[in-house]
Order: sequence, then C-alpha cells, then structure tokens
Amino acid sequence: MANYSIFALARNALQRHRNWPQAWRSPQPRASYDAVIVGGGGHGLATAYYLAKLHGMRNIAVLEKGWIGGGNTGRNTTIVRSNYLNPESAAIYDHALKLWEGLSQELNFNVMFSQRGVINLAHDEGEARELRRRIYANQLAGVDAEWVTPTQLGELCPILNLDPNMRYPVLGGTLQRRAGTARHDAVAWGYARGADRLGVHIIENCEVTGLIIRDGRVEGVHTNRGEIRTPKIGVVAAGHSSVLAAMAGIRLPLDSHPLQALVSEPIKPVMPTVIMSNKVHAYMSQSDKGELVIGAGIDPYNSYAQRGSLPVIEETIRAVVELYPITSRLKMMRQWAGIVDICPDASPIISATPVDGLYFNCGWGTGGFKATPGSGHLFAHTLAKDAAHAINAPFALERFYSGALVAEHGAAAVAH
Ligand code: FAD
Ligand code: PYC
Repeated sequence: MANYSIFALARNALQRHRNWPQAWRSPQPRASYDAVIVGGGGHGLATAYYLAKLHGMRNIAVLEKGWIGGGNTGRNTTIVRSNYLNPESAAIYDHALKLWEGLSQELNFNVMFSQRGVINLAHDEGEARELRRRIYANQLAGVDAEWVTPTQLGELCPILNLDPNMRYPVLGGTLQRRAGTARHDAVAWGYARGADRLGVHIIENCEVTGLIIRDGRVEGVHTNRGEIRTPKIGVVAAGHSSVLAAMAGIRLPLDSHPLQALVSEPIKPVMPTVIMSNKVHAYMSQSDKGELVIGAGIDPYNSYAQRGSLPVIEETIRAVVELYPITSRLKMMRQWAGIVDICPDASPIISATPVDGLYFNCGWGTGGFKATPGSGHLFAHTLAKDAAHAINAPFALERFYSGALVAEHGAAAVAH
C-alpha cells in the first residue's frame, strides 16, 4: 500500500497527478483466451478475479463496451442485505454478504463496506405480517433479522416521520444489522486491480457485437476491436443480457426497464442507517460525502435509455418528503437511471445454456449490487467446472421449464 500513503498523495498532488501508477493495465486484445467474460461491471470483474485466484485460469479477458463500472455497478444506491424470503435466496445473498465482510482485506482495497443496518418499514397490518414472516424465514435460514418498533425506529433514525396520523403511519419494521452499504465504484476498481494483478486482461471500449458458434459450441466473439477466439464465454451484461442472448438465438425470460436514483446536496449526518419503504415507496441512505442517496421504482416501460421518466422520481420525492419532512427544502443535485433485467420471479439466472461453452449470469434486476462478490464467486465455479455450485443450482434456466421458481418480488423491495 506504500503508493497510497499520505506522502504518496502529497507527492502526486505536487506532480499534478501525472505519475500515479495505473491500477490496471490497458492491454491489446489477444487473438484467443481460455475464457472471455462479457461485461466489466462488478459481477464480471469479480467472476474474472475468482476464476484467476481460485481456479487458476489466468489467460482470460473481461470485455467491456464502455468503461468498467459504468453500467449498473456505478449507478446503484449501494444497499447490501440478505433478508430474502426463500431459503435458496437467503443462501445466495448471505453467501455474498459473508464475502462482503472480508472484501476490503481480500482485495487490499477499501470498498467502504459499512454495516449500518437496513430497515424495511411496515405501513399496514398486511405488510407487517408479511415482513414478520420474512423475519422467521430468515432466522430459520441463519440470516440475522429482527422486528423493530416505532419507538426503536425513532432512536435508529430520528428524522423518520412517526406521526400516527400520517397517510401511511409507520407500524414498525425489520432490521438486518449486518446489512448496510458499500462504495460501488470501489468494488469495480478493487476487483479490476485484483484481477489485473493475477494476469487477467481487462479490455475497455471493446463491445461484443456477435458470438461465433459452430455445431452448437462457442468458438469466440466478434468485437469492435476484432475477432477473439475462446471455448468459454460468460455473459454478465446486466441490462443488455437479452441483446447478447439474441446473438446466440436464445430468448431469455427477462424484461429490461430503467431504474432511477438521485442524490441531494450534501448535508451534515442525519441518516445513520438505510431505510426502505415498499408502500410509500422510497429507499434512502446517506453517503459519506453527506448526500442523501434516494432510489425510485422502475419505469413501467421497456427501454435501454439510461435516463428514466419524471413522474417516477416526482412520486419518489413525494414519498421522501412524507417520510422525512426535513428534506422538503433540500436541493437535488443529480438524477440518473440504469437498465435492469427482471425475471418473472425476481430472482437471478446463473446458468449454462443450450449452446456448449456459453453461460449467462443475469436477471439480478433491481437488487444485484449486494450479490456482487457472491455472484462472481459462484459464476467462476460454474464456468471453471462446467457445473453449478450447490448455492446457484436453483437459479439455472431449468427452473422456467420445471416451474421451480424462486418468487422474490416482495423481498426485492423495489416496485416492479
Ligand atoms: P453492470 O455493472 O451493468 O455491468 C454490465 C456491463 O456489461 C456494463 O458495464 C455494460 O457496459 C457491459 N456490456 C453490456 N453489453 C455489452 C457488450 N455487448 N459488450 C461488452 N460489454 C457489454 N442493487 C442492490 O443490491 N442494491 C441497491 O441499492 C441497488 N440499487 C440500484 C439502483 C439503481 C438506480 C439501479 C439502476 C440498480 C440498482 N441495483 C441495486 C441493481 C444493481 O445495480 C445491479 O443488479 C448490479 O449492479 C448488476 O451488476 P453487473 O456487474 O451485473 O452489471
Ligand atoms: O435490492 O436492496 C435492494 C435495493 C435497494 C435499492 C434498489 N435495490
């Protein structure tokens, strides 16, 4: 870490930042690799890192059409939790949460994982019953979860509106104390640097424009930087998974929608935890810079424009002012959207496909940031061994034929 000491910071500032060492290289693509990962978001980079670190696959490349982390990884509201309903989901998200707990040490890169707790509010009896059911399910699955009363909520977050006469009064909520937030860019950068040091080629501005398939087997990819041969392709392209699947003649059970977020001007610390409300509908936390980080529901239409529509954020702001009246005079600084791929059961797909050597990791919808380390770890296993890990086996494409869906719309906690 010597390069990142206070002296190095001062030296680099005086040298006008001209001599910072590159955190990862910018290699020219080779003619062939043992495996190619399509998509340089957190999931793709984590997959490459674990392929190299745990499975000895070093002749591999991550192909990213833009810059790493410029997709949903750099656009999300950074909430990390594992309080899902079904045991299969609790297992996969808690696998990730355990990896989050050691990630800064693993990567020797501060991903600013902050276990400040995540609260899901109940605003009516039905919601309270459903949330309590989730607490019991979580506890049975070994995931920490507890009920908090309005009085406790007031202590955990003094700016929360607990007026019993509000439109949807707060009746209580669930709290997962091990949950929290992480710095999204740092996750991409940390995995990129780690993978690069293990020999992985991270190739930005390299768009996959076609898949080379012969006799039911992958043989490579066409890109805007030429053809690259490979016997194994892992597609981790979040909002664009259906586009990549179509290149192989595969139709995935996914819908692509914009999901929006916005941040306020920075203010003093007022929000020590993360709070999500399904019914009034907004989720909010405070970044270390002091901005309130606010998330919306999805736009109802399909789109690839990373913009989003005004009515959705207008409703979100209404909800935020209702839940936290002190925000009424805050200025909003930035708004954006990312494209999320949503499965009919709101659970992800980590799966082989009918094409030999072609694998997909997608469908994380509005909630895949929290899964980043676990998803990469399990997808690397699946790619290296040509077989699912026990934890991701329930998330194969097979479930859409067998009917063994893993319904998680409630726990997704974002309206869709
Ligand atoms: P991405 O980071 O999107 O990476 C995919 C990459 O593939 C992109 O960089 C893209 O450029 C690249 N790509 C696409 N097509 C090609 C191609 N043809 N060739 C080469 N590269 C290609 N999840 C949570 O858990 N908690 C949250 O609080 C949360 N909040 C969210 C808020 C918003 C506004 C949004 C949009 C999402 C949110 N999510 C959240 C969801 C989460 O961001 C995603 O599920 C997760 O980041 C997906 O990671 P990824 O690495 O798969 O995708
Ligand atoms: O999955 O926890 C989540 C989430 C929060 C905001 C968007 N997704």
